[in-house]
Amino acid sequence: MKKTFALLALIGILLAQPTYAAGELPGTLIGDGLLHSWTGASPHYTLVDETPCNGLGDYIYTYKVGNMDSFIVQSSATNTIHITKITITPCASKAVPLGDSYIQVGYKLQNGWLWIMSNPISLYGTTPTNIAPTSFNVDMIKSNDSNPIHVVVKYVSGIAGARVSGMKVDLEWHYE
Ligand SMILES: [Ca+2]
Repeated sequence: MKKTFALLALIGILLAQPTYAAGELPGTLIGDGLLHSWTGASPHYTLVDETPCNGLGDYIYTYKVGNMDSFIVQSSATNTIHITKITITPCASKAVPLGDSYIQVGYKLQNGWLWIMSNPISLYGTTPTNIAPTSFNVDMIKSNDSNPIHVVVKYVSGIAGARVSGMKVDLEWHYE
């Protein structure tokens, strides 16, 4: 009898859970992060934040393997939200025609300095275009942008350098 009651209580609790309003929204780049080793007029985020990507209009670039540039992302959600997926679409190319080049994109875990990175993304041509969207399944709570999302791009290997003209960030989320 006691067990039945407990079970009914549990069902009651489960039924009382609020229905989540889920959605997708664009993340807006609002500032440079602490990693800042690519070349470009400061602040760098203004060179990679336009929609749609403006190609050679303005961009950051590097020839040095290992260089990373990070950016601060703000969502347009005003309440506390639970983010479940971050998709980053770089608008990128090589800096010179000859040779291979690879970048990685990634995001920073909240409350730490661990970066979660994509697989290497091969670059082509010398005019940045949208390539290789990478989605990360995440488990982040964000409240009124007090703990913003950081995304990063890294020149990971190659000899042809890299140009990045855009870092499009899309979020999947639900209210807490
Ligand atoms: Ca640009």
